[in-house]
Amino acid sequence: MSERTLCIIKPDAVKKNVQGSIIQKILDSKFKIIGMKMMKLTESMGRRFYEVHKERPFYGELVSFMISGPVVVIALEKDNAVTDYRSLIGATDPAEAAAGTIRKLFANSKSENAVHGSDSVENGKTEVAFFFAESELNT
Ligand code: 3AN
Repeated sequence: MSERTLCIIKPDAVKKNVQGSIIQKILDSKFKIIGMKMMKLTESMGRRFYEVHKERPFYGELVSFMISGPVVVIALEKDNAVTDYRSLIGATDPAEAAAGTIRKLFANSKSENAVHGSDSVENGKTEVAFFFAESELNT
């Protein structure tokens, strides 16, 4: 079934100028890009987006990293988008990510890990809606 998932190319990857390589890997894996924008998250957006992690010890560090520079936010659509995209990006920690995955290729560490990916079908929908009005999406 067609699902939505949200990719964020994080500040570390934008700084390294690997946005194009990451987007190419996503397209090669047959995802449809239905929305894309480059932006700098405000602190309030960062805190709200990662609210589910607010009790975790790395919450403050995560939010400050995500607002430290521009990001590219991409709404994706595909059958099984959530699971397929998570396979494409690899494990949270690049040291544990499989060969050829985006995080293995481009991430620096567990916190500076190149890309975000939604972790469930429900969150895929919510996270796409966090950044895009329905009228901005090209489905
Ligand atoms: P994923 O992004 O693979 O779904 P989560 O949901 O466990 O991983 O964590 C959300 C984000 O929090 C990660 N993308 C990563 O940037 C950051 N993070 C996770 N674990 C740590 C950690 N131990 N130290 C620092 N940052 C972390």
